[in-house]
Amino acid sequence: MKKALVTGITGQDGSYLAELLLSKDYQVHGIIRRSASFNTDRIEHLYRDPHDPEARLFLHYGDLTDGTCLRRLLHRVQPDEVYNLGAQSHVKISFEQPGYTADVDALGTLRLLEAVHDHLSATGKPVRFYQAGSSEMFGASPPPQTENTPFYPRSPYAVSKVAAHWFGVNYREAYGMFVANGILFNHESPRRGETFVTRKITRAACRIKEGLQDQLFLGNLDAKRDWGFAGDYVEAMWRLLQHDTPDTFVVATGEAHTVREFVEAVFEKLGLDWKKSVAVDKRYFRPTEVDSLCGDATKARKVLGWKPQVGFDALVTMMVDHDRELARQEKTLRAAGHEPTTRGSTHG
Ligand code: NAP
Ligand code: G4F
Repeated sequence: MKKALVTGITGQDGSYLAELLLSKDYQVHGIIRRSASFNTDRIEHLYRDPHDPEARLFLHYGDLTDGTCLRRLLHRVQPDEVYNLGAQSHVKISFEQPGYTADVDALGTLRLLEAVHDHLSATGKPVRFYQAGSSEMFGASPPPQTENTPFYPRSPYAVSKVAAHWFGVNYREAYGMFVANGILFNHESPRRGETFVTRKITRAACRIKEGLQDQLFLGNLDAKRDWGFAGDYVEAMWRLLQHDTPDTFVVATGEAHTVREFVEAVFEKLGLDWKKSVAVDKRYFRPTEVDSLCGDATKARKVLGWKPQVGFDALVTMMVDHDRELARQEKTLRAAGHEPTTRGSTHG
């Protein structure tokens, strides 16, 4: 049985990746942060009591800012594969917390690579490492972006991801480590964090439809993104680590839409006129924006045989259906006199 160690398992991608690996009979070890409130909602359905002989998902407390615990966990778990998905992943928030973002996203990656390198030297046991790179690294470089497009990062998040990317490449070249670098374009799902633009839109539109909210405030509607489905993208991560040699791959759909087009598609699906409910609020603008991302994933298609299964319309439908159901449940609870907390739609 193969063993995988996953940072960021409580996030959107971590939860889909854990599902995929469990379906492939891996033993999965996830690193979770201690939090005053529960942060394991996305993986609750996968979790079993560790005393259960059938349990194959194990959770360990840890943090990318704590190199000692990363070393200890590598030693304890002895993984075959490490997926480094943990990150402060919100671009706008990285302007407010640049130091923390760099510590987790850039130095955290370095700490984990160092721990894997030492583990390799001590045990001789090969470990394959996946680094979660981002299309944000291309930033101001115009589309279509490929593996050969120069990086031009436009936020502390993107600069940190560029550093993490090059740490990975350097450990591959310097020590012969198996470090595979994914450069993934935006990918979404019903499990997407509520302050990323797609989920912010689908949640708000569904709440407007159910009469729970009147308005939605957004930032730059002209930005273009290449949006895919997170479930398809974790399959690509896994394929990167099954390939014979460690390499860098762009993972994208090759189709881009503006934020305005995403809004239009969502409101149209709900039979609503978006212009009556959506207003622009400059607080959601970024000091430096990434205007246009559209990836060319020809290499992943040819070498890994990967291609996305879920297109733009199907993604919008999936997210709207999910959030409509949540809004209906909220309405029912409110009608029965309960006051459910509605989380954070005004942030991010
Ligand atoms: P996400 O939903 O924001 O999840 C981030 C995960 O990282 C969470 O599990 C979070 O834990 C964890 N984390 C945050 N700070 C940490 C720390 N100091 N130590 C350890 N773990 C920490 O992000 P995602 O969308 O799943 O993305 C996964 C990875 O891919 C990230 O590295 C992201 O930057 C990158 N990426 C994402 C996309 C995309 O479109 N989704 C595209 C390209 C690259 P908590 O649950 O406790 O907060
Ligand atoms: O949904 P977003 O916050 O995603 P962004 O900045 O593209 O970053 C995401 O994708 C990256 C891959 O390219 C990941 F690396 C990163 O971790 C994250 O998952 O914003 C998308 C676009 C931006 O241009 C933003 O300015 O939507 C625009 N936008 C307009 N109004 C808004 C809003 N974004 C947010 N979050 N909130 C708004 O109200």
